[in-house]
Amino acid sequence: MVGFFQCSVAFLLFLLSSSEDGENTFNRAKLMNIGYAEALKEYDYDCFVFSDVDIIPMDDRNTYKCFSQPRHLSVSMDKFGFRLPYNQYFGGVSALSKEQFLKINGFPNNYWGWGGEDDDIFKRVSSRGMSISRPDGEVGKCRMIRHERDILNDPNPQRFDRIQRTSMTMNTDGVNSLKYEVVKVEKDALFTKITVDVGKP
Ligand code: NGS
Repeated sequence: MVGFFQCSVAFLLFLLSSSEDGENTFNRAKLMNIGYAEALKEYDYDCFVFSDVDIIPMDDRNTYKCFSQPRHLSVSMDKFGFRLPYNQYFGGVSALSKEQFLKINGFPNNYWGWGGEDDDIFKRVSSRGMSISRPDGEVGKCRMIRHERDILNDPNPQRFDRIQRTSMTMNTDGVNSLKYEVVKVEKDALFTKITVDVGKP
């Protein structure tokens, strides 16, 4: 499993599915927690932008920064006909300040495979009394790069049960219980590529 990040004022995380050297089940939310933890080893960032690697913003007014509430940036994606697939959708690209991220104990570590982790994050945010900030549908337009289905990322059959229990599990499952191993760190001029072992379900 591989994560990229790139720094500017805010911190950008690009997630990749398992590469040829990855042999574990994909875990998107845990990988984002790892990006947060690794970024803080470099600098005391106070804003984090979490982006799937395949999403490209189409409008440069869609500012990749933090707001007074957690921000959902990919609000009108081509694959959903340039609209939200459902009101609570929080997948794709989001931005949270360090304070907002810590208020929800980061993201869940135990969503292995496809689906549900973004809904869990939405529930974390609302259960802590925060709301989602969004650009309008025109500014929030994004394209998704077409690609083959990710390997080792089958739908997670446990996702519906887990989402039901978010408010009970979020205090103990999150950035405060994060465990992983760094395999390789490659520093480029414009980004750092970190390969990590996320463990197994
Ligand atoms: C929902 C998933 C989300 C996912 C969204 C869009 O059904 O994790 O579809 O998926 N929730 C559950 O499965 C509980 S997408 O069309 O991008 O593949 O983000």
